Amino acid sequence: MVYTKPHIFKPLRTDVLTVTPWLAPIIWEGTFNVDILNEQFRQRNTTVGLTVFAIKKYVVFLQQFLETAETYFMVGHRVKYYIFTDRPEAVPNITLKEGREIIPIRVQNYPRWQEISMRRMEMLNHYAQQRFISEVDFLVCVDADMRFSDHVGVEILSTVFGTIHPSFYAAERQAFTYERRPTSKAYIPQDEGDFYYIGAFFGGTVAEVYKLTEKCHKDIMADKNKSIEAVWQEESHLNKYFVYHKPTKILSPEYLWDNSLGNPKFLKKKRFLAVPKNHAAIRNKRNSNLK
Ligand code: 48C
Repeated sequence: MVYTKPHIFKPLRTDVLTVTPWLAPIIWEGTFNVDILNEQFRQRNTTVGLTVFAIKKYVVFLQQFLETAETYFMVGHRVKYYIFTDRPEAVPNITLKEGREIIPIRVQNYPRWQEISMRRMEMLNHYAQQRFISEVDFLVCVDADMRFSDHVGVEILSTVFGTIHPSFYAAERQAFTYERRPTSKAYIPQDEGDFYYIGAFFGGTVAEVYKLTEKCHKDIMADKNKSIEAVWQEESHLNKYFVYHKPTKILSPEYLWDNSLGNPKFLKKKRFLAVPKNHAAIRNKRNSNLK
């Protein structure tokens, strides 16, 4: 394989932080050679599980989610799409490339969208141990109301990774919307924390995701027993986890963006985009005429 030699005095990006104080790489366009990485992961015949929850109205997002994943997500590698849904019959049957499979998993729904969102930790934890451990090497856990719009590949894979929230990439820690009530298990003191991670995109090895989801689920239930719900549900618990179990790799906002946030210069790629939705129509199924 022919590729340009790395130069000790020529950093690949000088406009953004590319490594954390605990030596976790932060993934930006221009900082990695995808051909070298693909070769490394193909040599290990890596299989990646992509988990997504599409409960109640969120099944409407699956067609575009899956079609764009086929175009951009882990192309050339083995992928299992695990679709957690209360409507397995609503999972679209799209043509997949070789080595890729759609696996609907029937799960119950809950009345509140907050509960649906939080219960993901419980369900991911259960299936990590029941099924994923024997089927895939890595898990990538994402929201459903999203579409892939550029390359998302093996450069994201690591023992345990999180994604910088696109609304807080330049914020001071005091501005992070961490849970600040000491009574919650998700509590983070004002002078702690590194980044604000988004709950919509995390992952790692199955074993690490098992540990992460177990801790988050336990803490969510402990809060529930004290009639408290963290300010941003499981995202608050994920952030707490990542303060004390720091990610081994961090995805830049390239990996989760919302076009309502504009086009800042440092953003060379928008790889995974929020799909605008009518919250009321989707979350509370109040009106059925979904746009
Ligand atoms: O699948 C559903 N159905 C619901 O009624 C509410 C949430 N969800 C899942 O939770 C979807 O996977 C959503 O993406 C996720 C919560 N995230 C959101 O609603 C926006 N991305 C913030």
